[in-house]
Amino acid sequence: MSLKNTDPKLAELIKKEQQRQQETLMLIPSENYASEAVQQAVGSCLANKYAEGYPRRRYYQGQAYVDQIEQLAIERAKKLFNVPHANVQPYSGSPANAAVYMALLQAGEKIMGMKLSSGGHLTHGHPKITFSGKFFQPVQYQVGKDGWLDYQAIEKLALKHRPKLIITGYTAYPRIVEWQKFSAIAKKVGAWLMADISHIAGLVIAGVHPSPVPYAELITTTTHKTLRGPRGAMILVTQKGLQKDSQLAKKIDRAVFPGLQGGPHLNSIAGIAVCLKQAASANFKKYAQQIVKNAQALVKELINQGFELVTGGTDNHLILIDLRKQGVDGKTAAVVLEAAGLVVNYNTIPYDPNPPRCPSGIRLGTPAVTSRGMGELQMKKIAHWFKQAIDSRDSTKELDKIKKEVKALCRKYPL
Ligand code: DSN
Repeated sequence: MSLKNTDPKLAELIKKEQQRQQETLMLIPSENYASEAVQQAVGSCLANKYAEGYPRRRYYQGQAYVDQIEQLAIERAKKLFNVPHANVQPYSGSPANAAVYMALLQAGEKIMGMKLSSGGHLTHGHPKITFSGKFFQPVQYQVGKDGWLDYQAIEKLALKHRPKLIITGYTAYPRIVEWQKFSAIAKKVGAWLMADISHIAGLVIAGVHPSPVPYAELITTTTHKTLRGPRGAMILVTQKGLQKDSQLAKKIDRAVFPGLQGGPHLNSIAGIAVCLKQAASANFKKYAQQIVKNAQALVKELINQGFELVTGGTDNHLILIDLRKQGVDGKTAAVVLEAAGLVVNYNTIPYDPNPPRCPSGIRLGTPAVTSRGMGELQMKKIAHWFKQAIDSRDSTKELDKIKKEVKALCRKYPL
């Protein structure tokens, strides 16, 4: 029986969410639209199957086809990222990072990652309340006052604390990460280097952001952001990683299963295989290039409209607006913008004087609108709507008007 007949209430809620996604502009930089092919793989019978273990080394029978599916995802990941080993089983980005720490470290050892308020991630050592900050000893670096990575300060901190693992890769950093500088710092202090490229994986394989592969021993990434796949994640072990420890691939696999997870989600793994096939195409390369072109077009017009951006612009898919000049906090602005059909994150800016629940910034990005086929002209329009919506934040009538215009644009670029 169909979902609609079995559970009409839930079916209706999904329909409404689909309509919301269709009629509003998804500008959250970590969100994207997975293709129909990816969705079919994720919604397939593979969700019914248990397969604890790895291809040809399972603890369940009935593996004839799922072994081939997981192997396909592994081979595609290795080829696309040019790495000798890939684990495609992590349920998402946080378990992927946890598995790396579990493979490399003993509880209580030092990890060094970027502070959340500077654009890091909870799993990069956020103190006290996260597994990474509770079970390991976190050292946190920040961006400089200008919002850019300050490699000298990072090196100084690393030399002082001598962490066992250095984590690079961010959730709110709009600039190119210079992996080679991190690699030099890690070498100096004898640390492992892990690059979490969840946000920029699609840009990396398309060559529009440098690849960390020659520099980091380990790379983690989610698969649903610029990569446009299903919810899921991967851990990649580089040649450099294997040179440092020939057992590294084995250690990673053991940390994922049985260390941290049980049965892999084979439907997600199949979705990963599909998205990696799509990401290997020439079209995907054009798509990733357009993400960056769109972000830069958006930057240009936001600046024309009087907005101040952290670091003054972007090199990737992501923009961080400092709203203090507009006299509105990020949370209020995000609510107002949503009322106008523009869905963004409220976000801290570096050295934010305001608390995370009511920060000074907005984080937005172009992966999803680019997936819809929008280009630089539409980015200009979006920047105008931003200004209009924030200026007329007390007028429901004005916000409704913008929302109608947004809806009309969305209709021209269906999902
Ligand atoms: N939740 C992701 C993001 O929005 O950047 C990071 O995990």
